[in-house]
Amino acid sequence: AKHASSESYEECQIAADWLLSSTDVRPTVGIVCGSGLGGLAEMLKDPQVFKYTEIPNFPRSTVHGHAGQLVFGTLKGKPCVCMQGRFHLYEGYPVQKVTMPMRVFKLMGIKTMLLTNAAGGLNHDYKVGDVMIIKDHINMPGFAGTNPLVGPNDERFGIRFPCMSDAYDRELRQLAHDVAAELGYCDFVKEGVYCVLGGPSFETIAECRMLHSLGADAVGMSTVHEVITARHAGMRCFALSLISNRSVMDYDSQEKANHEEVLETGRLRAQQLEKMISSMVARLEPN
Ligand code: 6GU
Repeated sequence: AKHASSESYEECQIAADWLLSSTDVRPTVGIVCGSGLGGLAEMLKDPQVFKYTEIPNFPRSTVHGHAGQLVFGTLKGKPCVCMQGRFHLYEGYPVQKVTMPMRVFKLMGIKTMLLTNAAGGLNHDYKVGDVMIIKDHINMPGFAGTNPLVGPNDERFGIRFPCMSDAYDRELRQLAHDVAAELGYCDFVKEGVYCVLGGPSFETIAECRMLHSLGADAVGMSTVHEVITARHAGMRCFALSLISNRSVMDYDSQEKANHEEVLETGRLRAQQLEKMISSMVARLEPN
């Protein structure tokens, strides 16, 4: 059942066709809202909303702080579709289900994916509220075989062995830096490496130290699987992490990672993060 179910080409096509026949928006930009960052979706003009539960073959979101709907509309005049709430490994979905919406986006005509998440800061220079432009990732579950492309490859989506050294589009990262400079955000906008773990438990102190020594600047539970699937299908990707808490790195610390802090930091920085994304969308070439 793992390989030929709701994430097959045909099942994704059914979802895409249903959506395209239910809305007159023809989006070329896809946006994924991270924990506490669902406000991004509320920036869309003339929104047309579809709950995941009503979309054929779509998985359902269960986590608190995620709305669980697709929002179609325009952002700075550009047609967009926004995932308000995403799917996570820790909810128990097979990784192919987690990333199925990327394939639906591809079949709807999306060219560019902008993804956001909340993450723990491992880099000692990072502060709570910093925004990290993701320049690369470490797919830790992938080392153990949890990669969304495992299984027979459907060439209609992409090739068997896709390159990941260009996963986070250089031009989009430059655009993000330009936009951050213009908005006066340089003080809190960083660029670094995001490491994904399966969750849902947060990292131990030893795990944080290990990840940091391996070159990770931030750690979270999402985005990487979606990016792998999107890149496989040839979509350009850009991703931002909101540093919602600093990972606990020493045994004297009394700090504890918790989901409330993640959501709270989202509220703190949400508007600036939204401004960055909308300013980027305004300048995207229609390709
Ligand atoms: Cl500290 N760890 C993980 N794995 N995910 C997070 C996080 C930490 N903070 C927000 N998301």
